[in-house]
Amino acid sequence: MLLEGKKGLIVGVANKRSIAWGIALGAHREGAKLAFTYQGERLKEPVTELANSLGGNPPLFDCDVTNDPQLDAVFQGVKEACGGLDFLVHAVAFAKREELEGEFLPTSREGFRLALDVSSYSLTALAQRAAPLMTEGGSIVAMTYYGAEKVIPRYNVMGVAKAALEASVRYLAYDLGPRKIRVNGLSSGPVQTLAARGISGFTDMMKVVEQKAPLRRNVELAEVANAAVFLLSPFSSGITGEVLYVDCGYHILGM
Ligand code: 0WE
Repeated sequence: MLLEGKKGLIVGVANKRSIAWGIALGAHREGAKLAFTYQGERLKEPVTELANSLGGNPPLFDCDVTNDPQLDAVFQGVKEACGGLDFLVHAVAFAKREELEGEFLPTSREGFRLALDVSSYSLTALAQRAAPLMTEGGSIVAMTYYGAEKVIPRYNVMGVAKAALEASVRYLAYDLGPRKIRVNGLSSGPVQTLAARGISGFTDMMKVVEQKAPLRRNVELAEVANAAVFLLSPFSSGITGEVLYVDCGYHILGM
């Protein structure tokens, strides 16, 4: 029971395949009490159903991460429902589909702005509001990807957004360290999620990982979840500002 008595907010559940949902299951198994956000009315019912399957009717909040007044309401709600907060999981990203096809060069100003607002700035917006609730210290984990660091064809503006996210992890870790709040990135190998479904060539990418990664396979959602639980738990008490790779070793390769 790595997270016994801990309270956490999970941002980014869309369905049962979501990385956020995998992490929620891991955290629940380890004894955490969870609250969830969902993005808009369309996702209210599916996320409510998943959350309720954990028992104890977890608190749920409508949350578009680009909407500051709504973010204020989410954390007001978390404060009222849970008292404080021990951890936060950020598993949110969006770029326009056309920006994830072809080249990076034609990226539009609006596409760039949108991708970085939803996928990068949102971590800071959430951390600003979560930190005052983390009175006993805390742990923040943000999902990231290797395309932040090296060119992955077609990841394009999302790579730039994840680079900004990873830098944000370091600056937030520096600012929040004195309050005993840790901030880390978790860089997962490709996982078949709803987000991944919409990406052309995704299945071929998974085949490449299978052939080349040291472990000769793709990562499983449960493995990502277990690493997230570690980063959320006191077992990682000396780790902050770090990006932990859970990618079957793929990122160590030069060729
Ligand atoms: O971060 C991601 C993908 C996030 C994502 C997915 C979509 C699909 C549907 C962001 N925005 C959208 N917008 C949509 O309209 N990953 C790490 C998965 C991913 O996406 C890729 C990848 C990998 C890996 C896109 C191109 C190349 C590789």
